[in-house]
Amino acid sequence: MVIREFVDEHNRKALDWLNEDYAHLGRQLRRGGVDVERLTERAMAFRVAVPSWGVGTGGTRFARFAGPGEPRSVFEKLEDCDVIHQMVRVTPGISLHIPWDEPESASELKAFAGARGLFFDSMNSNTFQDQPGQKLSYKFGSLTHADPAVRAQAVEHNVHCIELGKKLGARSHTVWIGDGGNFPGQVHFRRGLERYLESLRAIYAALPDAFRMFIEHKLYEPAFYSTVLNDWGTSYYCTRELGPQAFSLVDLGHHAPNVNIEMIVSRLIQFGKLAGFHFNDSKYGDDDLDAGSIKPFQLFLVFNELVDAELEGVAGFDPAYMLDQSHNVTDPIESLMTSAVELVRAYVQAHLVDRAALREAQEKNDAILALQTLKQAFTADVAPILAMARHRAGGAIDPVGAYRASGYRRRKAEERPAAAGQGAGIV
Ligand code: RM4
Ligand code: MN
Ligand code: MN
Repeated sequence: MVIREFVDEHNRKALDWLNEDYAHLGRQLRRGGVDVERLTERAMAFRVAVPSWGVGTGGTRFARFAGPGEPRSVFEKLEDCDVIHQMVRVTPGISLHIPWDEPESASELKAFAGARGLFFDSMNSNTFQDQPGQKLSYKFGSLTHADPAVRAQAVEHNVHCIELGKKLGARSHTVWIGDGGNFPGQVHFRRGLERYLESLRAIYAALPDAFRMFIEHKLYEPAFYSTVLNDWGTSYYCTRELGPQAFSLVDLGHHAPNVNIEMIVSRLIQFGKLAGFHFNDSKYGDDDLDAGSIKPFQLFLVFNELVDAELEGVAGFDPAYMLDQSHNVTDPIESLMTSAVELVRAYVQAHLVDRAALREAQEKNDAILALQTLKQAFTADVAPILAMARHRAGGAIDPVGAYRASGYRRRKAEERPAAAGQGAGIV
């Protein structure tokens, strides 16, 4: 049986209950003047890209415990992405990481994705690792390395990613570097940033007109004392310096604990420089846990800012949504499906916010009512809307249930015997 048939069979069993729950929720929402159909439309319109590197099992610097049936090539990764999209119907976009996903033939890869209704969203460069046969090492940095020859090599790799992205029909290029220092004094802060900008200008010059460039800040790791692009302010400064095609990307895990990320999002929207997101969740650092698993209220508050800007029609507001997670102990397909669903949940809940009431509460300094207005939306159980949206789009009412019933992983475990080696894993 193909995936589609498992979805249909599973949906048949769940549909009566779903119809009942959906009708009940529709009546409940109508009392507050909300049209459930409008929310279902929003849920169906939501899109988030899946990271190719997320379908393999991740690891920590201590160990990586391989999962059964892991994809061994970019084509096998796309097969897994296809399953995710068939189940949740909001993930047709794929983010590639180069050289991990370097194809022998770009046109073959593009056709393979296209045949499955998938496309390539953002390209990601990798100058935080040395590759076999690489001439110069990135041990002490890449785009900001003291040696101009290393910087040139890293620039060239990014330009290659853009060229490949053009052939694949991608829309943006994301640059994250591990550059920084592990000890005070190791890196000259101002010189490091100057070199960063110089390298980024060279990469920017290679962008085709329709391409956007996203730069991703991160406060620490792998550099444990200082990083060159450490925070959103520095990122914003750099995107301003670079030009109109450069934007600041927010990876939720790349901030210090307790930082008000939704406010950073709002600032970047206001300044016209929000690239979009790498969604994940964290408790302590760049934990790369599943979106919505640790701080669902924060996720909701981020979407509250996004939906507010969407509804207001803020000029130039066009964020790219991507997941960036490391699945160390779960089946990556289950984690990615669940995370995509959590994002749609936050998006729909943010659409439930009574914005006129919130505005009035704000104008009248009514703090309790303002909070209640947000909490009312956040605590609403919109699960029937999400399930109905998936069902109408041809996806699964219960993605994890249908996926497990399909036996996909079991089959892949037979078809894809584990590749040798069990090292630590970055992602
Ligand atoms: C980094 C960052 C990048 C990702 C790498 C693998 O922490 O989040 O986006 O490409 O990990
Ligand atoms: Mn990221
Ligand atoms: Mn990260």
